[in-house]
Amino acid sequence: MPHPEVAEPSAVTRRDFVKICTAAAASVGMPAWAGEKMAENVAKGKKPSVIWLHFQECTGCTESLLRSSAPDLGELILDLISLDYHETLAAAAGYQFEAVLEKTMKENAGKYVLIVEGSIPLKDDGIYCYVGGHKAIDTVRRVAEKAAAVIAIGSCASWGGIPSSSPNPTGAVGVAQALPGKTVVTLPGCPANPYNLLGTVLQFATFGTLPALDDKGRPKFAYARVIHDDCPRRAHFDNGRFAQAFGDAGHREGWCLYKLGCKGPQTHANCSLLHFCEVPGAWPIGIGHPCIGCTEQGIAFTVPIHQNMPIDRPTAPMAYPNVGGGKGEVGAIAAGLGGLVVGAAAGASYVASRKLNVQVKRAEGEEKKP
Ligand code: FSX
Ligand code: SF4
Ligand code: F3S
Repeated sequence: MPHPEVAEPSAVTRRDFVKICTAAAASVGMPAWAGEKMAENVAKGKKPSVIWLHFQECTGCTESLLRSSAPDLGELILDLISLDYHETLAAAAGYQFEAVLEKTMKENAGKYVLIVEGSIPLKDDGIYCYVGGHKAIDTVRRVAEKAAAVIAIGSCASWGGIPSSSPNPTGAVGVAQALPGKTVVTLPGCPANPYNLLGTVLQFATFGTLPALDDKGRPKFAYARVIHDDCPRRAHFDNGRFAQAFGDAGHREGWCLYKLGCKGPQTHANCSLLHFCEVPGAWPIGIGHPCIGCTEQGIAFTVPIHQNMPIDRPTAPMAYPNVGGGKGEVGAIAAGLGGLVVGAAAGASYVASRKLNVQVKRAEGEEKKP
């Protein structure tokens, strides 16, 4: 995305921009000084070229990135990268736009980042998804070949997502399965939490490296813990206070949603700490719906939404939220949201960033007291 000589968001000063970068870095577990370095790189125009491909999906991942509020997370990401090819956002179309893909690949061979949104059908020789006259599988292989990094955004691109639901008529798979032997960063979630793209892109744009990944290609800074570990309703779970039906007294009080089918105990993700659209409470449990396990293969779109799952790995919560303060503290949007408020510059609270730092250290086996 072209940007004026002063490569900072137009509405903010350089100082503000450094502050935003620093908060954003902290929110995804990077050291605070990384913010300064990021801002420097952006000012020098050192922005990685990004090619963003769409296949079988709903475009919700792009939408959730663009639907962030001020200060604009989407804008921050777009300031850190040069988004040279994105089929949803492009003004151009047809042959003219296809030429942009070729030009970007040629000029940035070996250096560009490929972001894939959507699954890739393999059944019947991949005939179920064509873009610009080319099969998805051919395009993803061709573009990935000269990419410096490949990122699969959303559950569809990570492991097949909705298109791969039984009976998976098109043989939909995730990017890693389509590109055996290639390192693929997976950011599951339906849609993916934009912060997890931000964290991955920040690290790549600043240091040229990828974050530490788990055995499913998920960045540990985001997917090391399950929702239940840091859920603001956790104290209700621990004390046996459960909503039994939507709209009952317990549900209105913001009690635990386990008996309504919550998959938070089995679901690895960080949306309990970093909510969507930079709006405190904007995440499933925050608005009173059980987690459906949208990041987890074998749970989302497989186990019925309201079916209970056994809890096999009980862990202590990171911190007990303040749920004893009386009914008046329960917010209108997020009944039972507890103490954690995510917001502020770049949408990340200090509390959330500290928790995520601990989360990363835990994941790396060097746990320290917060
Ligand atoms: Fe999939 Fe993202 Fe769900 Fe949709 O594209 S992860 S269907 S929110 O948009 O890929
Ligand atoms: Fe755990 Fe879900 Fe209850 Fe939160 S609402 S405490 S994630 S079971
Ligand atoms: Fe998805 Fe569950 Fe978070 S449904 S958005 S992982 S609360």
